[in-house]
Amino acid sequence: MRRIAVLAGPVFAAGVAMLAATGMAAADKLEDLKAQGFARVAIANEPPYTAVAADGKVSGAAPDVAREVFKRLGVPDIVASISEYGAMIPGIQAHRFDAITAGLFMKPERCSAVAYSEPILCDAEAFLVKKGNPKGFKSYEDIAKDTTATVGAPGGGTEEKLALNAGVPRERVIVVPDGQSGLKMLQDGRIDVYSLPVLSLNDLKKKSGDETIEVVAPVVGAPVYCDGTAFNKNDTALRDAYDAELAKMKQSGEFAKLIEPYGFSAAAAMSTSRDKLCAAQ
Ligand code: 6CS
Repeated sequence: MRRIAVLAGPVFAAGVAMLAATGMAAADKLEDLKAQGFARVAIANEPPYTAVAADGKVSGAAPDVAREVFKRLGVPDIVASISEYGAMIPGIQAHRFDAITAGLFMKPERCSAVAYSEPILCDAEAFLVKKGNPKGFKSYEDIAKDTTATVGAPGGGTEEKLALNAGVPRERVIVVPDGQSGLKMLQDGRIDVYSLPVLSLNDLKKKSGDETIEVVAPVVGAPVYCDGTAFNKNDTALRDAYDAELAKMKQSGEFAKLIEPYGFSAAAAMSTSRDKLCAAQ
């Protein structure tokens, strides 16, 4: 009986009020965004996932999908901020963004930190190396075994984690802020490999026009990942509304029309699910 008395006391009432407030705030998040007139999204500027043109125009498969879904939800536009991958989740948790639309791959540790939509962009991992792949790198383990080899990867990104987990010592995993920096570091011989998803490196190599480098893909032993749009953990009502519109676009073929010109496969995203991708391996 005593336990019930404690539960019914002022502490319990405050807890209920807080939960209600959180719940109500989350449910009103979509209304807030409609009133705001835009959703603040985090991107990385890594084509074809995300791109910012010289005039500031934001494109890329992830923002294009988000812009269309938000429009259908009554939020007219998106406003993007460029962020390092490793800063995106802390940013959404601190409410600096309303959504992450950057190709942030779903992995169990991320799934516990944010509320992901259903899958959107899927891709394998790749290496950018000197022409002929002189050190014969096919996996992150190969890089680990070569005691002088260095690999560049985004800070807080999947490729950094894969290299470290494969046994590449911290001092040989070089944090690279963006694609152009990674390309230059490889060309100058400051890193032996630059690792990003396949479509990102194909885009970078093609635009570089440099025939002294090549893409090795897929990285042996690395999974195919898929991203989703990521929301604050408390914004599940917004995430669910987003998923409902995304599902309609997948069914109508509009989803494929948006992402396939960028090289992504709609079938790949539709063949899996958030539950599968977030399940601990
Ligand atoms: O989700 C990630 O961590 C990775 N996603 C992309 C699209 N590029 C690199 C990054 O490490």
